[in-house]
Amino acid sequence: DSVRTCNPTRGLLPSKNPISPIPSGAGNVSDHHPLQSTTILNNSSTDSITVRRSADYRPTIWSYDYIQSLRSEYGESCTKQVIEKLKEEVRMMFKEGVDPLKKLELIDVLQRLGLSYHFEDEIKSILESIYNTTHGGGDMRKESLYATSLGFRLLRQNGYNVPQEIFNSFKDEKGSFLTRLCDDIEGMLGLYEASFLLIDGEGILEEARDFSIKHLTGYLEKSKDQNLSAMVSHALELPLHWRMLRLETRWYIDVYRSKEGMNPLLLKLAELDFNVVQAAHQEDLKQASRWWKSTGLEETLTFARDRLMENFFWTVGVIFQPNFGYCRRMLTKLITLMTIIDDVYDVYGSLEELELFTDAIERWDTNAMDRLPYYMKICFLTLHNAVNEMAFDVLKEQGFHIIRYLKKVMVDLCRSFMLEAKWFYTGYKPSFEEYIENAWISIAAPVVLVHAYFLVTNPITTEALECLEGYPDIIRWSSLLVRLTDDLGTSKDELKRGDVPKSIQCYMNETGVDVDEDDAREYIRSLISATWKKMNKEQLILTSPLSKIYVESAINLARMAQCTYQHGDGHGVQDGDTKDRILSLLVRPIPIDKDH
Ligand code: 0FV
Ligand code: MN
Ligand code: MN
Ligand code: MN
Ligand code: MN
Repeated sequence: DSVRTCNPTRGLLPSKNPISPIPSGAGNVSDHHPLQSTTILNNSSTDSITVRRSADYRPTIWSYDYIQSLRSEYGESCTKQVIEKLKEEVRMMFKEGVDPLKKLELIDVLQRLGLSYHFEDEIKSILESIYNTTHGGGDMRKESLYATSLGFRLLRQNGYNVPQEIFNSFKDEKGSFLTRLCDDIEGMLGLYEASFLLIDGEGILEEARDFSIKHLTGYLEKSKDQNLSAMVSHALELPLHWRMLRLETRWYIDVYRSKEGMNPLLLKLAELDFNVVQAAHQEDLKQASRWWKSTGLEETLTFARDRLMENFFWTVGVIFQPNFGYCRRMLTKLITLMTIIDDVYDVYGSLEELELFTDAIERWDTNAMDRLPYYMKICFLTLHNAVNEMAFDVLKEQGFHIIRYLKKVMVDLCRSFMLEAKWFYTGYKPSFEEYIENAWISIAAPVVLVHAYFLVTNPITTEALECLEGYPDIIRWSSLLVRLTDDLGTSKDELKRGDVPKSIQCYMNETGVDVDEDDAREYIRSLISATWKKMNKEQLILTSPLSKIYVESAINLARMAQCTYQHGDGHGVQDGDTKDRILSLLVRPIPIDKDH
């Protein structure tokens, strides 16, 4: 495994050469006109008629004044002193006792309460000693299913490659999981969550997943224990390993409050820390929102999504720790610009304008702006300024000149946008593979992840730069997950307004009449599971030139996508789940009883 990331394993769809030309054979051209919702404008700069689509996005529900009015009483230093004292007490808890299960449970609770980032050194040394004393997990098989599963999951999450075979001791001589385990719901739940850490070829874990899903589903049908049922149905909806960290934290704090054996000290620390982190997020958000207003893009690009709040929310999913505010602010700029430029290519721009814009990006030169229509000039220069600003900061702080890297991903993105636009205007239907080869780039996740490297890493290394240039696997898998989940959530509306066929439709086109949309969606979901296995492997490779925090951020982007598109288009449509999620994470503090 020492060759690692720069030399990607083939097998799943994305290959090394994502931009493929449009095939000349016209056999795939569809005969119906795909435009649905259109406006015809007289385009004064070219004197030709431009047919423009409309996505009919609603205006933002989060006004500038509302965002600027957010205030929290938890930004003050007196709360931080209380937190420091509570943290000391937790450090004492780590030193108490010797029972490894108790220690694992403490780590698990701290992670779920969103507190583990305060105790990284302590957690690392405990997991290391458990890994060593159980001989790579081998001796854990003497434990209960619950303990073994918990140990397995926590170790794998932290890069220790515990073998799947430790679960063999829960099987009978015929190789089936023991039926007596079925009544052990906590064990079953643990096994379920552990099984999602699987990598390619781990049949025991796949079996464990199916076995636990079956019995947990059965449990829900007959259970009378409300707390446990709530845990089980939450888990079955989306496994812990796929969930956005902060949303899970907010959910678990409420669960923990009424849990048997709850430790009031941990609860208090979790509530205070949540509110302090939220206060930091509010400050980042307010800064990013002032930038957005200053660009004036909201008024210039009225056809595009005005989603500053949602864009900021993505960055909280990628990295929530309070000291990464700079990263969140810069990524918000980038995701905002990616979202509107996506709308330029997908909805508003004429093919001729898009060619000019793509050319300007390829030249990365303000002289290329002269030929652009006004709305594109503003868009180009805002992007140019934002990207160059990040590059300037890196040059000043770390001495690396990185524009080359940032420009390259932007060019790849715009070329992939361009290819989709050409497919749309010619009515070309790509094969599934051809679509995916382009679409993992056109979702903009590679742009976000390459920039994120520079925003979370200090010191930057030349090995990592070389690795990034070839799109390491962690970027490919994470991006593919964003694409596939996005297609599940957004393609219905996209096709209505006129867009290229997305993964679901490409799969249906290719497989023919026997496959209906539900089958195609099921297939995409199976591809999502397969892609997670590939990404899990990246967490187990210890020789990566990319930092641990970076690899985690890349995984977090995929988690954020799973959450955003869980019930539809949570990015474009504001008043579904996304609004409540934003309120609970970014706006409303956890009410804290001051007398305690
Ligand atoms: C997706 O919109 C979009 F713009 C996103 C996810 C924001 C930017 C990207 C990241 C946070 C990675 P849409 O469904 O219109 O995208 P496609 O690619 O389907 O046009
Ligand atoms: Mn649901
Ligand atoms: Mn697009
Ligand atoms: Mn789009
Ligand atoms: Mn989409």
